[in-house]
Amino acid sequence: SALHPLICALPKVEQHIHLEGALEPDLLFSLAAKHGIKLLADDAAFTSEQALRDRYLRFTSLDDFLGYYYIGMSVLRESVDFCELAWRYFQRAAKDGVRHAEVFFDPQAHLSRGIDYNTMLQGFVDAKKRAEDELHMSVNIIACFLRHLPVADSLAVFDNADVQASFRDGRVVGIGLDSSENDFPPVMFKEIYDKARDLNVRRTAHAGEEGPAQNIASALDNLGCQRIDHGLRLAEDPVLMKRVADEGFLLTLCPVSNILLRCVPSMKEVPIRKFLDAGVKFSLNSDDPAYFGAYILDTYCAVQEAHNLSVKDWETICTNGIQGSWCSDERKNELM
Ligand code: ES4
Ligand code: ZN
Repeated sequence: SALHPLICALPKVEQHIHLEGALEPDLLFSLAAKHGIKLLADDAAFTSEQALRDRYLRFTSLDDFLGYYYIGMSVLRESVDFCELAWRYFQRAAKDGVRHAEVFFDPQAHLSRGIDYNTMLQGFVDAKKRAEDELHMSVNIIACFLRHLPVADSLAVFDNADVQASFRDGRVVGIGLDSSENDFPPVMFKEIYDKARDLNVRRTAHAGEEGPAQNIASALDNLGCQRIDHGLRLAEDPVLMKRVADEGFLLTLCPVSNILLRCVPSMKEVPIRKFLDAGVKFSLNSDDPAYFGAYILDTYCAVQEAHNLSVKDWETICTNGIQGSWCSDERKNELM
């Protein structure tokens, strides 16, 4: 595209990236070796980096992906492992022009393996500090709850003293809700989101990814979400779409993820133009870049190839992303 240089140079924010989803096969295998972890011997995908990458091109659903995602992250054990993972992501994101990143992690996926909350969080905080000092990025950390686990488990994690301390001192600025969407509607997590609101902790949730548009309304009404992760299926409900546009909620779209996980047939069917025309605000994000083979610049370019956006469209997308970020007004002005 003739706009490629402009797209490269855009000041980007990334707001929907699971740090565990940035675990590239090379780091996965080197950490497995370091810790003497034997990855599923009965799955041929784990025989080599190339076999694993090939398998990642054939995901059949969100749950198929999540199986690999949860096995992959089992190689993360020490603080330095979490730091290395996040630092590699920040360096790559900075190269793509990301100046502000709001990054997810899944505490329960590590707590359940006996990893201490402060062990994982310290690694991420160390990498954040380094990205801020050396790459001049700003970084916010968001803790996500896993919707496929019992709600009581999420509640116990939310109430945990170490987790509460990380909200109070701002190491973690917000909460999210991820993992399998079908069978786990947002309202199940209302109690946690009510508590988060009382503590002034920011709130988002995955909704309308593989689940219906109704989950988007529920995330707004029942959970008091301040933005929506994915929101792909908002386009199926014109009335809700008008409401989201009128009230200015931001969607953190992840089009490459949606294609790889078969939530949408191809980039052409991602309702980018529909959202732009309806005044629905959205940012473009990589979700799990190591698993979907695309970081944020790859994602922007793939969107441009399919949708042939104008300079004005790109300015709208980037401005809305910046304005929808959970940073200070002062920082937003620097990013503009
Ligand atoms: C995820 Cl693509 C996606 N959807 C839901 N939960 C997730 N966790 C990591 N990636
Ligand atoms: Zn996600």
